[in-house]
Amino acid sequence: MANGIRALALTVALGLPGAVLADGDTGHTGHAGGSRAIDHVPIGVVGEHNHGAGEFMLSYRFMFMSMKGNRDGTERVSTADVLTEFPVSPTAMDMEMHMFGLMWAPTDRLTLMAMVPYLRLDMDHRTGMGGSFTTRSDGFGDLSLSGIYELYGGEQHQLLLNLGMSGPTGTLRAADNLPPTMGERVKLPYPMQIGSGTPDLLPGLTWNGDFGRVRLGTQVRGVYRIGRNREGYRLGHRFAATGWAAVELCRSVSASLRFSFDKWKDIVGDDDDLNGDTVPTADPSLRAGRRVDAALGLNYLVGSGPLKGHRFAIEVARPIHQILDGPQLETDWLTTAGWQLAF
Ligand SMILES: [Cu+2]
Repeated sequence: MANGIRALALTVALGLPGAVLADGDTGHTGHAGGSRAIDHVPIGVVGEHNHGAGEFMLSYRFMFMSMKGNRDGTERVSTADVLTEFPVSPTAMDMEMHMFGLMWAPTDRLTLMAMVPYLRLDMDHRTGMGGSFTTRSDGFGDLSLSGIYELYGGEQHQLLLNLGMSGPTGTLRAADNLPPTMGERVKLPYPMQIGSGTPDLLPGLTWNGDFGRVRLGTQVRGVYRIGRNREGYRLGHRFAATGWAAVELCRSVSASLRFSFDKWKDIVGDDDDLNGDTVPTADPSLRAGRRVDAALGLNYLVGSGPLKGHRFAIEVARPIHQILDGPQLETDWLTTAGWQLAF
């Protein structure tokens, strides 16, 4: 142990970058990882850290998004109002996402990341005739591969460039039995589909600031979709910016407050199998929106025992502002819970 401390002290004194830490510390390089809970940013943020050469990380995130009621612009719209324009109105949607991730660093400056989501979607509807029904879809979504490159890594500040691409592995033909069509299996509208169907570019930039027991960070990222998918449309591009502040409560627990801004555009083109006159979710020009969320997070990094080094985290977000090109379902809650292990 004393040797370990001496080696660590020597490492620090010499300022060797990415040197192996003593006593099984599964640290990241830079400021984004290590043996304290505060070294990890809120679990809802992805691709915000890199690793030391040769290090791996496995992660699992469970995300749950609850949507209830429609909105047009900033105003709420009742189901009855939607039903004056469309024969069917969505009333609620639950989105469950299981996200599996693998990271590996070939060098101290470059970390590679692969992620694949498994999605489960549920949407409730009401019809103008007074009926109601639910549609469901599930499956593996689009696989993404990214590189996280450290542009700058100093004592206090770190700047990372994210560049990724996601492939069209998720289905665009999710279907379910619909009561309004006499129980026939029908292709589901755009928000119930699992994949984008296009190659999507995923650029981003992350800043991490280390102020001892307080950490700050920001990330901007985009989803830029290329071409059209096989069904004849492409989903709208997306832009997201987020900023967070985290404080160390003790070595193994940290808490965070985060704000995020999301903006997404309408669908370009359309799927011939969908009829935008029947339900707003099938209208490609009623998909755009903007949203600001506030999120509270908690990190727990196990400091000893058989689970030493495992990180468990949760973040709960609630929109504080949203403008939707509607009628469109509004978001009410977002929860992300996750587990990570670096080795
Ligand atoms: Cu990692």
